[in-house]
Amino acid sequence: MSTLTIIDPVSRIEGHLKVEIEIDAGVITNAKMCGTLFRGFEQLIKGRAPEDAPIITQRICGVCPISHAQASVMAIEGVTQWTPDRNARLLRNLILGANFIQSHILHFYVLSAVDFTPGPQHAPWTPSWDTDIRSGLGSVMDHFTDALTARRQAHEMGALFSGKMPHAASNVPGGVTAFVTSEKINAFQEYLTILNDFIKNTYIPDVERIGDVYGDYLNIGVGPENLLAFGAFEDDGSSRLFPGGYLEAGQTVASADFNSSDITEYVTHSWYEDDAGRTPSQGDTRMKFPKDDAYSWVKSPRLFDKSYETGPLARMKVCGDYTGGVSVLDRHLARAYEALKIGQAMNRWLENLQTGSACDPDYPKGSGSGEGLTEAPRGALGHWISVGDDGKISNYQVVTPTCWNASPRDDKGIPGPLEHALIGVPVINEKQPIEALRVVHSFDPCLACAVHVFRPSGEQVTEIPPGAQYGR
Ligand code: NFE
Ligand code: MG
Repeated sequence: MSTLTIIDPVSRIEGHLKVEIEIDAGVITNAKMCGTLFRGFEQLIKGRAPEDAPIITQRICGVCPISHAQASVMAIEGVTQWTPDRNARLLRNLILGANFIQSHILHFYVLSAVDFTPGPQHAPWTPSWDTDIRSGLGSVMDHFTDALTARRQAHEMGALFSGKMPHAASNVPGGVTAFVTSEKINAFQEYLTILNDFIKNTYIPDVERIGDVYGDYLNIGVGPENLLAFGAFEDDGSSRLFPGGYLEAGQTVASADFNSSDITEYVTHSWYEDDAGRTPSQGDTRMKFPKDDAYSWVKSPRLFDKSYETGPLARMKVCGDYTGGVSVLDRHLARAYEALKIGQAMNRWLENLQTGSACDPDYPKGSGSGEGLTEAPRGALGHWISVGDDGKISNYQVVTPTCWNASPRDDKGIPGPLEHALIGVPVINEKQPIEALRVVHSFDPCLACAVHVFRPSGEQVTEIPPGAQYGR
């Protein structure tokens, strides 16, 4: 007899997520990811000037705003197929890199580490679950305040060229409005050296220490094993630090042979009108609630009608740097190694940066459509814009990484990557399903930015009371 356990809300993520798991004989046999927020950004942006889009879409999220700015300016510039000069590209890379580094450090120390090791024995880390917390990781939480400092430093570093953080003021269609001086380059370099040292000598060893004690998590939480990256961090010409591509289960060499018309968003199990799957450039966001068989405000994006995991692990496997598996631990390890790869590339970009301005306010504008495919800390991010003859936005669609990872079932009933990864996970204590949280947190989900919060009613089940999982 299976029992239903609901974790609502899942804490130590961004935004509001409910997870429903069925457990039978100590194993998760079914899982549903329910995004319990409605996000109306795609609607409220219609009718506005394209230049408003990077400003507004950054407010989707305080953790990955630079990626939204980047996707948005790429989409707008793509309407007239205009590309910025090298200095603007380097500045965008440096601001985006700073945002990735702060996000990855935040995710590990603030959102994930206490899944594995006790936090300080006071609020907000207590009360906490005590199931399957193993010893031997002593120093990890000793680095908690150092991690907060490092995260602040990453924000301060990015703000040297973005104007402020978290929401950048300088990344606009036409380039980056920051005026580069040698003083700013030197200040950026000082921060970067400190952060690369922290990533190399503290963050990576701490993640590897978790691997030493929780080696079984190299086999737990395996997703669909289809991995997708849009690619990001353009340098010269076609070279990017992370190429775009996809890998399917069993493949070791990624294919770049896809484009956004191969993506379809399904809403069969989401609270939206129109059950036909649509490609994002033709996408549509009209609420429908209640709706039979729907259980999430998240849509179900699919590539080639298959479910794909996206994120640091996908990027690191697509570019060939990471050759391990697709588990909870692999996600944490790939994220930490990726932070160093980005930090080291930032040294090169900074060296090549020229002083002066990097913005062309006279970049060509026009009507038509454009897309911005890039990467956010949590994975592949796409913005699609249509601009009418009046110069105003007639349609705008956003597909975030968490839409891929935390998607509900699609029209064929194929579970989203996180749902897939939860099925088969062993659970020691149904009242404290720490194993499920470890799987969920390894994807670093973000369900941000609602216009209203909604809580569905359902039949009585085991419910984890809010507060009980603050610590883990
Ligand atoms: Ni709100 Fe984000 C990232 C984007 S979420 S954190 O990374 O886009 O999927
Ligand atoms: Mg969307």
